[in-house]
Amino acid sequence: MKNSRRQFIKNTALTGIILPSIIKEFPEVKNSESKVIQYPITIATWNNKKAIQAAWSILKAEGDALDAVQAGAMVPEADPEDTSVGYGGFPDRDGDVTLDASIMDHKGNAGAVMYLEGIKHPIAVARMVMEKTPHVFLAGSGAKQFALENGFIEENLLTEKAKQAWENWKLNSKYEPKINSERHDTIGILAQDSKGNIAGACSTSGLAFKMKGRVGDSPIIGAGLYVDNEVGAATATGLGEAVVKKVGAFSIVEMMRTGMSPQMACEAAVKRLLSMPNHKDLQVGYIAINNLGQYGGFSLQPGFQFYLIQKGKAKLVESKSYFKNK
Ligand code: SD4
Repeated sequence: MKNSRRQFIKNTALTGIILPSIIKEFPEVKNSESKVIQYPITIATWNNKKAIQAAWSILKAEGDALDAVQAGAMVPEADPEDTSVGYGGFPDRDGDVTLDASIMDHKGNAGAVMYLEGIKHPIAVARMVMEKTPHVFLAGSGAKQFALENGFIEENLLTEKAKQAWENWKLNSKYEPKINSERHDTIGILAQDSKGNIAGACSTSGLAFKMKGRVGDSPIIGAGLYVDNEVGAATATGLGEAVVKKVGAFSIVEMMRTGMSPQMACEAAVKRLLSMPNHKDLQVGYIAINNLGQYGGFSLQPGFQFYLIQKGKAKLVESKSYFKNK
C-alpha cells in the first residue's frame, strides 16, 4: 500500500501531473499548464535592478548561471547606499557589521559564510568555500581567516550613514531587533542559463542592530536558499528566524517537485508561516523558479517586490501577499 502510494507520487512528479489535493487548493492551475521553456532567466528579491542587469549581461553572453548570480549579488554588496547587504549594511547592536551569504550551483554544490566581518564580498568567499574546501559553512573568525588567506582584503564596512543610524538607534536602544515589514534589501538571486543550468545566491548584513553573534536564514542552505537542478530553486527575504524554522527555500523546491508551479509553491510556503503565533508582525518574501524557467513570488505582508529579466524582458513585480493591508 505504502509502496504504491510512493510510486504514485513518483510517477506524478515525473510526468508533471498535478496532484488532486493541489488542484483543490489552487483551482486555477490545470494539468495543461504551459511547458514552454522560459529561460534564460534571472530573478532577485526586491528592486535589485542593477544586480539583475549584471547577472543578465552574463546570461546574455551564454555564461553560467553560477557566475551570473555571483555577479548579481556583488552589486548590492559593494553599494554603500544598500543598508541590508555588504558594505554600508547596518551593524549589530554593538556597532559591528557582520555578514551572511550562501551560494549553490547546478550540481548541488553549496558554500556559505556567516558572521563574517571586514570582507566586502561575502558571496565571493562563500563560492570559494564551495569550490576550494570540503566544507559548506565557515563562520566568524575562521571565515575571515580563510578569506584573507585567499586574497581578500580587510576593509571597514561601517559607512558614516550606517554609523549614524546605529547612533540614533542607541538613543532608545531596545535590544529587540524588529523586522521592517516594508522594505529591506537582502538579495536572494536565482538564475537559469541558456544550457538550462540553475544556480542561486543570497547575501545580507542581516537584521539591523541584531544581537551579537546572530545568524539569519540567508547562509543556511535549505532555509534562505536552495537549488536542485532537476526541479528549480528558491530564495527568501524577511525575518530569518521564521524562514529557518520552516526551512523555507527547501520546502518550496520540494513542493515544486510534486508538480506545483513556482507561484503555487511560494504561496503554500508563505501559508505555512500562519502557524506561528507572531505571524501578523513579521514579514517573509519568497521567490522561486522551476526548471522550465517559470517564476513565482509571494509574501506574507504587502510591500514585497522582485525584479527579473526573462528572455531579455525586464520586469519589476509588486508581489502578491497573504495579508492585503498593512
Ligand atoms: C535575515 N533574511 O538575516 C535576513 C534579513 C532580510 O532583507 O531578508 N533582510 O534574517
